[in-house]
Amino acid sequence: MSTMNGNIKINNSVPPFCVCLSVCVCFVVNMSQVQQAMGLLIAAFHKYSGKEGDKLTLSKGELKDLLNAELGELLGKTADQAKVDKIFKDLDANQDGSVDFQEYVTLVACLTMVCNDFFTKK
Ligand SMILES: [Ca+2]
Repeated sequence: MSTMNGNIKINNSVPPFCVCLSVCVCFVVNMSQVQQAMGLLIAAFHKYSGKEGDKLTLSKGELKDLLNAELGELLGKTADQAKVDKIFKDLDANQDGSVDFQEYVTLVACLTMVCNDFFTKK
């Protein structure tokens, strides 16, 4: 939406990110719990990856925001830049300076395995 000569003009083009989120929300409403979890993982990634730079990858700042907001209870909230640098380096498997969806899913899968081990430990 923009203002030109005092008149409000609505931009009808919908950013691809919004389409993706709409698909994810629709996905979540109509699907099984596992499929809902998949949709939520996708939506959570894009909530942060779309903030700056490449919309399809996480920068170090975006990763830090995601870790603190979404995984802070598991990993502990951190303002420690050295800790963020270490996690980022470990996740960036292809060393291209960003964390893509596959690298993010690897983190989530590993954390899920740790949680499963915790809950099934005898
Ligand atoms: Ca990468």
